[in-house]
Amino acid sequence: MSITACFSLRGVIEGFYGKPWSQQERLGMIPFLAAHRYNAYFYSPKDDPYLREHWQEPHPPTQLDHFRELIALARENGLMFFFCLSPGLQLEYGSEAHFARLVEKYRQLFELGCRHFALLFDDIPMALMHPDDRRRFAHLAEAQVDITRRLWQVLGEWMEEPSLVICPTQYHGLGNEPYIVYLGQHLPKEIPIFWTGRFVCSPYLTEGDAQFFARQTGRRPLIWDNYPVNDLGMADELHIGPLLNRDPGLYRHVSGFVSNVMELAESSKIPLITVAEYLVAPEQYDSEAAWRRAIGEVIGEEDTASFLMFADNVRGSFLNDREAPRLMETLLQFRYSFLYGDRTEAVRGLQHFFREMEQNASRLLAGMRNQRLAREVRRWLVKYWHWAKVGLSATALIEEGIKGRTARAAFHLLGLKRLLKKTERIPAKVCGNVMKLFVGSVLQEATRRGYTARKQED
Ligand code: LOG
Repeated sequence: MSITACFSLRGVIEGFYGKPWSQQERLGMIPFLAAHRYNAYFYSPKDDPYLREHWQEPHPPTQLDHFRELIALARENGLMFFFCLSPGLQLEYGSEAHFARLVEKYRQLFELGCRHFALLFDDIPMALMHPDDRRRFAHLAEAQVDITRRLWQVLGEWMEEPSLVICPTQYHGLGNEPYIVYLGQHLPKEIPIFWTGRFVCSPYLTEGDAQFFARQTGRRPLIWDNYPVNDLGMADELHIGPLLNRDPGLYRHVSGFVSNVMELAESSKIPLITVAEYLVAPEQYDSEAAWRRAIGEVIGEEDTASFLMFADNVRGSFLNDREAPRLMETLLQFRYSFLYGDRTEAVRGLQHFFREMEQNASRLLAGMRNQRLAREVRRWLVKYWHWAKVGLSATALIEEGIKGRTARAAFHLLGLKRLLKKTERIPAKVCGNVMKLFVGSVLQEATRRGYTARKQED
């Protein structure tokens, strides 16, 4: 018998900027989510033109067929399928014609069996943009409350228990900002309000902050967690590390928890498994153990050890400022032994480490059982391989240096500089700043010793 999950609404939102998931990916994702005890999926890719940019246009027939298939599959799997519209870019809140279009869009999905809806007002101006709206409403919050209440009423005519969620325009902060307080005071209490925490990407989500938000808005927030999403400025980060820094008792003060995912569907599964463990039993959540289980499940046993070794170098994100911890520890130990112990031994140890790293990168690049994942993470693996090469080159330089072979050291110095430039041109973020700092100090020392000036001798 399975325990009751602590968070009552446990969801995933396809809410990123970038290429939306394919139908195939969604069909695979729904049973995966159900197997991990999620109970909600929010359809909201920012770049589906029919949701946002051209929200007034009806969905094409093939897309409707896809929705029908997804809604049915979600139902079979015990998942609520939320259809989310983002009309805020051109919406005239007071226009009857716009309201009619909005209702029509939701009705299309209702006809296909959808029973859960969301109205998203994120990433639009805080000001009313249409002159008519400015005449009619005092501010944006009033206009949004008005249209949401009207939509709520329509949904109430279609369903006994309508289900509607709102994403406010100011969706992060403390909850005491005048805009959100107004929304909280004037929206029906049954309508949950999305909140991403203090920030768009919140390093922490605490019980205290959620309680404060609830007091200010008159309802418990519905968490929209911007992890593992890696869109826009985060696109070069691979967010496959475990969920961190969400209070174990958060579930007592929120109405649910929804994770925004990466465009990389297969890779998203790794952090999503850790999120699921947190949502079901947050007080027992062990991020490291959950992460290992997640990697084991998504990668397959034969590649797990290799992949873990690589994945340790892509842990850096707004959740985690401990980048590449194993590499960092190795370099700290190397420095210590080099300065206070046996230099030759120290260099040999480092060489061994980078050789292993290079072999590991080559092995993973040559093929993994999970081919979809291999394709998604390839550019990070390539960068990882390059950093291994840089590490080997820097080690060779140090070795020649301590042997006093300055011409050879100079040769390696040139090679290292070339390799470093090439590596840094690859935008994928791997090893955080750890390798860069290490190589920086090696280069500084080599320059100080004047290796560049004497490259012809030996
Ligand atoms: C968007 C979201 C995007 C995320 C991360 C919300 C409520 N909206 O700043 O679609 O994926 O940030 O870039 C957002 O978070 N706006």
